[in-house]
Amino acid sequence: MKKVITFALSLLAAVSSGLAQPAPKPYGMLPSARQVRWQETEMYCIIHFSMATFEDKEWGYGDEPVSLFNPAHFNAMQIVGAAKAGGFKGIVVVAKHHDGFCLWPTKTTGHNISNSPWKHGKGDVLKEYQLACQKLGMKMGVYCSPWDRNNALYGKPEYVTEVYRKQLKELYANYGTLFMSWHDGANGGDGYYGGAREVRKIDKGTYYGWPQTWAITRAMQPGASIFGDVGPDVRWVGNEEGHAGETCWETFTPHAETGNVPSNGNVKYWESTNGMRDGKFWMPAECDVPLRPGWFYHQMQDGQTKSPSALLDLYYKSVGRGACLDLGLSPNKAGVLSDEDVKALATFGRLLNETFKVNLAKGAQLTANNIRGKNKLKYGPANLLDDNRYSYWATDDQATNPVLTMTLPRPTTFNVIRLRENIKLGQRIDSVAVEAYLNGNWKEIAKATSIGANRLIRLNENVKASRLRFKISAPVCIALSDVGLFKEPPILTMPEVNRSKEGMVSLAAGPRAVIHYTTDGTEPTMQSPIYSKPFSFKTGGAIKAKSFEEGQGSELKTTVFGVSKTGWKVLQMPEAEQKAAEKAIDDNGSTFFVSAEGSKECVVDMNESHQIRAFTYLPRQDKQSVGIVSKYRFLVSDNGTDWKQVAEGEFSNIKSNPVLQTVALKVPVNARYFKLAVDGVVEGNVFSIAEVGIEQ
Ligand code: FUL
Repeated sequence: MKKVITFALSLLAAVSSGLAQPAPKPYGMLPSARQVRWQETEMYCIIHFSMATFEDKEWGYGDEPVSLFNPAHFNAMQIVGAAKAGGFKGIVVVAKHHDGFCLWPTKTTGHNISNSPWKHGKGDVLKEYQLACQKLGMKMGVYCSPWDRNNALYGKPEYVTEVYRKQLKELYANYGTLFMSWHDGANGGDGYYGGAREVRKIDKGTYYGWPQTWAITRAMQPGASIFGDVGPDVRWVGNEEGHAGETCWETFTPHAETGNVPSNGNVKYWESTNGMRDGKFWMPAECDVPLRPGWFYHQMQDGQTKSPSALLDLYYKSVGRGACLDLGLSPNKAGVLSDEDVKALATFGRLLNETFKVNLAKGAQLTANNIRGKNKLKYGPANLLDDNRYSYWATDDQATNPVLTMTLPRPTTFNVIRLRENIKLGQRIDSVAVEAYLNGNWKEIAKATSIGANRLIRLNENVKASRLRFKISAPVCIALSDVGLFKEPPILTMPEVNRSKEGMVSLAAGPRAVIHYTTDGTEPTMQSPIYSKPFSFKTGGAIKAKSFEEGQGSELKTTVFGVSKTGWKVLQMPEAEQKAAEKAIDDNGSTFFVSAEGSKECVVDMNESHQIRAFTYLPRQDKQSVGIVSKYRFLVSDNGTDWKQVAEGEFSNIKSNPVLQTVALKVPVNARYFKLAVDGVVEGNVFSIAEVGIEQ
């Protein structure tokens, strides 16, 4: 009974002192309700599928015939479904790109889908996305390019009032509740412009009258966050590589690159990557990056879809730095995402889910050296482990460097730490240091600056501990809302193996992976040498490597190198081609040399005499066939003048399967020079070489 009374009294004391203790005063700029919702979205996909898809371009000129748009199998459910499987919560539809073609039946221009043959002019891509989003519980936003290379009025005030704003109004009126209105910063330049085919420049600061345009967005779609170089709700992060700065503040003050008026396309965008502590506006960053090299689909980029582990890396560098990730998807000409894209998204989604489904800190005891007004219920650290993103641990006004101690019920292994502030009270924390109690000592295991809406710290090694300490530093009292520990599963990607022209080999894999390798042809085990730094491998041979994590090994990666090409030269004629020809011997299989028309041979000076047992030819790896050698002769020389033919033949099936070709000589020879004479190519009147080399 006594205990009950004491408890009741202390509860009463806590509650009353809490009442006496008001919530922390908001600090600096604050997010609007719509920005808070945008922040919670974390990941969405921007979808580029329009005229440029059919033209195999990144930017259409604006003169494309509407008849080009006719996908045989457009399937919004497949596209939105793949995004959802990847863990994305919404899509932004590119409704009009710079070519001016409108994917919905607009009244503002004839350059729209109703004049295309697709669905006999009755189709509406936007509607199909809207329905798919509704069915799949995804949010939808729109991108309508202000720059319009088709429209005759572009550059005149009427374009803004009679075309662009009306297009936005149609999009805002007819496709349900939108979560974003995305305004691109590419503005003005050459284009078709109704047949004028000229360059049109506009004053980026004033032409579009953004404040009036945004007023339309606010009136018709009050929940939509507006994206642009100048926000006003969300800023471009300043690169299209998908990452925010290691320090990335939610607040920002856009500065004009030229003149005085910062506007879309006229901002010192590089300042955006880190944002600004105490910026004048709450304007968090969006990190946009395409899943493939380009924003639109190009067949020649098949095979270059980002891997799930690359996407995971981007996730930590965007969402994990308080920004949102906007991943570009590019349906192909048929109107669907290709299989490799769908698979990459699904695997990425699975990795995310496996990592974040259990917060290993749940069940821990949290103690703080300061609790605001001693009110544990309202401001105590237990709030860090509930599922409410806005309940928080706060300190007294003067307690700006508090320490939180976490005691886990048992030693726990983790490799990701998550921290979040209650951003409704502003971004308050400057930095945090995390310590773990290991072997009887406190050891710093991580540090971070800007926390904001979300900070993920990915550790380079697994940590097993049962006690942690978080030392926080802020200019004011804090309002931390979330702490989490997670265990990312082993990311068993095969190591990447590269050799520089100087003959140094480097291996790379996931952040916690240990790479074991061999050079004697045997399969590496956990007993094989561990890779620690680049090593010289000039003579060539096979490198076999595997990455290991937690006792599990990746698939085997075998890379065969010929003799190192250090000091080699291509004696290509004409001389103007010499530099381009270097690509044939740069030990980089993804670059390639294309000869001049009619050229028939490639001569290489190896700088010294080598024994040659075989020669190798790697065809271009960009899925194109022009210049791929199908018939060859191989000649050697000691002086570069007198030649001896030592092999002749054809590379059968090289068109369908353009892999490394190795041709063993009947008898090994010694020579300083060799010549690949081209007697036939798969296509065209040139020859192309990604790499040519020898084996000893
Ligand atoms: C850029 C545009 O110019 C690209 O074509 C693409 O739409 C990208 C998302 O924004 O600024």
